[in-house]
Amino acid sequence: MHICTDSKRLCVLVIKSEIMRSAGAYLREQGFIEILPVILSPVTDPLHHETYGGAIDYYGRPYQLTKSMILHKQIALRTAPKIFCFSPNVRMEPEERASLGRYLAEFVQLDLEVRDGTRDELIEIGEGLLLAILQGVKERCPGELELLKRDLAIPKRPFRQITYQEAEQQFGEKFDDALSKSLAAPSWVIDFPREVREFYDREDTSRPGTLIDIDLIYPEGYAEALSGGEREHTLSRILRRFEQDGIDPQRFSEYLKAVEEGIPPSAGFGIGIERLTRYICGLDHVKEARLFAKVPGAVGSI
Ligand code: ASN
Repeated sequence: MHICTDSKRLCVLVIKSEIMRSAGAYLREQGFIEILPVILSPVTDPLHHETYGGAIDYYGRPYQLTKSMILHKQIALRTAPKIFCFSPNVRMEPEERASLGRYLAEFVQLDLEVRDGTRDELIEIGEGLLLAILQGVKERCPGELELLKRDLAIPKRPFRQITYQEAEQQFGEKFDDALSKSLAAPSWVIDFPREVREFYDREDTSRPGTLIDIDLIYPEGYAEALSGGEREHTLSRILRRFEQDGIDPQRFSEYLKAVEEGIPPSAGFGIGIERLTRYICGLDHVKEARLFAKVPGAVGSI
């Protein structure tokens, strides 16, 4: 029998476990309830960037492996007003992304959604959540942080906010990395243009073409932490976005049926657990942040 004597790997696992504990505790205190993840469904997040396949034969019908739980989160809010979930996502990213250090083909995001929520509320929740996690890790895992030689700073609230347009002007088109390297503390990017995001992020009717959404960017080059926003929830607006994005509504018929029956207005976000672990532990590659990591293109990993 082989026993793991890799103390660095164990430290990372202990910290990740504390991240999940403190996140769950914080969200429960805020009135959220935890729901179980959906892994298989006829519909999943279409995403804005390219990923391969991910369908399985389900009694003769192609069912998708979850890319994100966004569509189910919206529908779940009919039952409960504030939900969260540790949601396994499968996204077969192009192989070239492997070397970027922040992509895994299978990862977990802490996904949450709030009925009648606003972007300002999301920003409050996101900042509170991150601080609760950082404080939890500092208090409960000091020995692990020391072994990893990670000196964790607790950022001050409110975090800085920058618009997508400002970020693009300062750092160029794909600005995540350059922006992140310039930061000493996490910062929000707000107001993404419609063309760069998915159909479910709500367009600001007073500023057509601009979404009421957010990303949180980690400092020190660790790049994107979370993304989310206020949501489209009416059939006519969703169908309009499908048309603008060239999405065939037939692919989403089960989701559209639920929208037609009525889903509540909401706001939410998802934060990647492995990326958060990478940032907190100061790891070079996100593959070090979990066991059984699947780096894009690395076939044969179990
Ligand atoms: N979880 C994200 C959200 O709530 C969506 C995603 O991961 N693509 O907006």
